[in-house]
Amino acid sequence: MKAADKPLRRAPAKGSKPRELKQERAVRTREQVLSAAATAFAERGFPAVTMLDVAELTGMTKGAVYFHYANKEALAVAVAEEFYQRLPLITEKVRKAGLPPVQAVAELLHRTAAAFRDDTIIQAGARLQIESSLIDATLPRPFDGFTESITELLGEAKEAGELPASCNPEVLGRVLVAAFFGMQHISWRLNNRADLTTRVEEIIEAALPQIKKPAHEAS
Ligand code: LUB
Repeated sequence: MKAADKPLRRAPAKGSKPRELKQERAVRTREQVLSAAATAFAERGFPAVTMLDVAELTGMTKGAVYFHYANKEALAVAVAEEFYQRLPLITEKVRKAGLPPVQAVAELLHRTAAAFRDDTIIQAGARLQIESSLIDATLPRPFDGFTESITELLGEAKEAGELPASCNPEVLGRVLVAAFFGMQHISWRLNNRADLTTRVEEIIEAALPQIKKPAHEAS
């Protein structure tokens, strides 16, 4: 029978697990592989990691890893894509909190810093972006999404009269993203991210001086 004539679904062999269970397990396995790859990329960088390293981290065979991802480049792309799934979720959560816009920008920066400190996918995604010239695949375009989220909130802040008339939300958005990007990189290299959330407070205070500090912190 020609390949095109093959039925799409085969009846499960006697004694085999129902399709849904197998699919759930496959999804879980794929997530485990992605998470192991993120750990390896975050800690050692794309060039140093092999598919065998990823397999060993998961306790699976190399074949099992290759079943889910064709090569190391595919893993890098998948980790980077997951990074850009997670960043907007932070914005979504902050928006749901319904804070005044300037406060929301501060909260977004703060939570993003905590995510860079705690989330391996995010750490790996950021590292892969700076290593992108060493990766023979197209990664998602960096910075645009985050810049847009911040600029949008700053635009709302301006409309609400929370920012000085001279403040251009697009310019301040770019400045904040550049500052954040540099800050998280420096914190990683110099302090293994231990000071990430304190350093982000400095950015917030310097760039958004109109934010009222809690009374006990005001000097
Ligand atoms: C974020 C990185 C690292 C920006 O693409 C991106 O949005 C980002 C990629 O290099 O940090 C967060 C300010």
